[in-house]
Amino acid sequence: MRIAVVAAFLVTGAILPAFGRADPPIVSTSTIGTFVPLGTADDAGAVPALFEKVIVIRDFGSFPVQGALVEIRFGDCTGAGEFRLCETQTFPGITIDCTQRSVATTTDALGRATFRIRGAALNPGVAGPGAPGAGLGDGACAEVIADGVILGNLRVKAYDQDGRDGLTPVDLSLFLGDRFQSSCQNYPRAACATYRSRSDFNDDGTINVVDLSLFLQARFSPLPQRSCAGATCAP
Ligand SMILES: [Ca+2]
Ligand SMILES: [Ca+2]
Repeated sequence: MRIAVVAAFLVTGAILPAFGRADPPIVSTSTIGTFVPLGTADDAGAVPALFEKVIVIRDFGSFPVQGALVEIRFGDCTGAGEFRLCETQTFPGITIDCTQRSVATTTDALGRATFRIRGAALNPGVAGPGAPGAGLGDGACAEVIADGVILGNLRVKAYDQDGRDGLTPVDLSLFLGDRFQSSCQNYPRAACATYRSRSDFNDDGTINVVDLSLFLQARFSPLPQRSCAGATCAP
């Protein structure tokens, strides 16, 4: 009888909380950063480390939360904005829900959720003198949620600027449009109405040679770098 009770106790998980995480994610102790890049992959589906985004989830006591489900929701980025997610994500451990336009993974023992997300911008190109092609500007459109707790928002970057043919001189040309047609080449984002966050790859508020260097690193990551292997999620 005693054995049966103990077995039932174990099966129902009644004593499991003693061994698992107990506290929910906390905004003030977790680290989400300010931006998330969308990247490309090689023919084998490997997504370069340059496109990695790590979010660290901690509890009230600043202890890492293991096994938390961390989602990045791109709803406004794709609905009202210029970004697109690939329907097929190839980085290990991440899942995609095109209905929610969200990508998710679970945290490791150190509370880290590691993403390398495949996607693109649809940069329409230079619309006219002095203004880069339309886009979200400075909007932090992506929302980070861990175990149902909203942790904050991120700006989105995209190296594949036209969503096709991988990374090519066309993408470089579109990036340069954002770089040189913007009126804030050397000023922080707040001073510039034509700032396009998609091309500010290090999110320092200025689109300059540092971002160009990052683009070239991506461009010449193990070749060739491909766009989505299949369709994109509907905006
Ligand atoms: Ca492209
Ligand atoms: Ca920058």
